[in-house]
Amino acid sequence: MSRVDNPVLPGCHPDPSICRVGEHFYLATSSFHTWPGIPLFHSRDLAHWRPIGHVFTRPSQLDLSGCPSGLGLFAPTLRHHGGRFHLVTTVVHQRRNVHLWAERAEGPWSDPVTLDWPGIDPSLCFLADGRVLITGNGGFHGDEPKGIYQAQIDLDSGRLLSPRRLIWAGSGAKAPEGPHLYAVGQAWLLLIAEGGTEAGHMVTVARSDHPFGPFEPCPHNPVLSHRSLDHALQCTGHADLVQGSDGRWWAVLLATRPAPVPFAPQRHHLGRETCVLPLQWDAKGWPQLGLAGTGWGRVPLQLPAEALPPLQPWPQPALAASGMATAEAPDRLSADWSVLRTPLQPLWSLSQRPGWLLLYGQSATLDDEAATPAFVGRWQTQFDCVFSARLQFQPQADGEEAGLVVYANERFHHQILLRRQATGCRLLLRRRLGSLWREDDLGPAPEGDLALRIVADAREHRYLAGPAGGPLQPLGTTECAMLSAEVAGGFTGVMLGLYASGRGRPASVPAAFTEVRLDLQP
Ligand code: 6LW
Repeated sequence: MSRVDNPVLPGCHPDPSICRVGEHFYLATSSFHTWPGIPLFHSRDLAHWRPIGHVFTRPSQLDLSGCPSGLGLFAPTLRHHGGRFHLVTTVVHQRRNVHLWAERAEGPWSDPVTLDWPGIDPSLCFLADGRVLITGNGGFHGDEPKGIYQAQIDLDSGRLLSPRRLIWAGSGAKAPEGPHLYAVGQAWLLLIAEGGTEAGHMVTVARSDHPFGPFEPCPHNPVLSHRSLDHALQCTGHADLVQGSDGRWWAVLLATRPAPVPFAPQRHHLGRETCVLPLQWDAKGWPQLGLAGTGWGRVPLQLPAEALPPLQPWPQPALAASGMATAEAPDRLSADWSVLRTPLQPLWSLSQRPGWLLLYGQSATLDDEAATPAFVGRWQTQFDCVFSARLQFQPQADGEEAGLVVYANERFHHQILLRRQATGCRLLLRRRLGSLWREDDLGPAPEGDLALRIVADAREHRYLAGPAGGPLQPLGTTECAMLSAEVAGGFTGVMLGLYASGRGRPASVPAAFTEVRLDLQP
């Protein structure tokens, strides 16, 4: 009997929102300060998800320049109605909520309309009579009582058509947020997250005969939480529900996987990841999330295949020689890759030198707050993996550098670098942990192309380098825990990436990378 492992979308994919069109499921997650913004995924079985693009792809839609790390785009809600995909989300550092639409999930998506709606975590519910309700969190900015608010809204103008009302303050835990409203038979279910997105996270529900309330809380809230459990999945919460064409219901939600390091405090560096689980309704119409017989309100680490729609894995697209694009579109970064904030000038090219990604070192470095250095990265999705690349880089000016990076934010990151110095081109291992940093000079860089490799397990990242095609020398190790959200702060996980910089001025030559690979250990 085949089984499906949670998380189904590993790595930093928090606050999942899901909708169904026919037999196809679509899902969106938060993307914070990374660009493009709000990634979209497509599945036919809720287990296998393929990236299909992003909602924000044009600076004319949104400019995240200067956005502090961990802010930016929070908690989208994705719905399909009237032949269109609709998405609302929060641009949290600009304190505004926006709505966008598209004929196809793959896009192109519209320009955003700013909504006359404060707070975070907006959600939409389309009523049969054509009215649209917006629901969201209030009090995030301390400007009103905390709780879940609702109003009728005109999406074209963004204006409210009814007063904003507090419809439920939650079950009493902190941070009522992430609301969604669903029609379930003749009733209306209001589902929210409470407890904060850390270990106290939970899913709670309330119900009404009308979409406007009044809402009666479930007598046995939370309907899901892993708080105080000894479970490999923690921080479970921020759910969204979807009903299949066969009438069955499922939930997607976020969870973290603390690194399984014995006798160490729970710390996670893979971010908040998307999990899936079935749900059913009890005799009184309240949701029971999880697998029957294993205890309701628990996210299973593994699901039997029959708990989901028939499994339909996606074929893995062939990669271009660079490893950064598909063979079908070798000039375009594949959807797995992101940069930091909206680049207002080209940072890279996959077309200038076929088979290579040219990275144009900026004056900014990875240490510069809220900057957009020449960095292209992807979320680390498993504890055990190998990130590697071939680098061709002949810097002409002292200080110019390029290499591979393990990145949490501008204050917590590590790199293996080739840097030009007065004594020639050197191999460096550079560590940055808050106010502490250290550079180990590991000797002259080998002549010719350089092979760089980062080997990760639950405890460490190990760094190796050597002449391309030749033996690799170990350069050192760093601790994953020091890049965990509990230490580095922020909402996101660790990215593995390529980096180049002129360190105070644009680099004289691009850094050329090829054979970029992220191999996940079985
Ligand atoms: C999101 C809030 C949350 O807006 O974290 O997990 C915030 N819950 O609902 C950002 O991910």
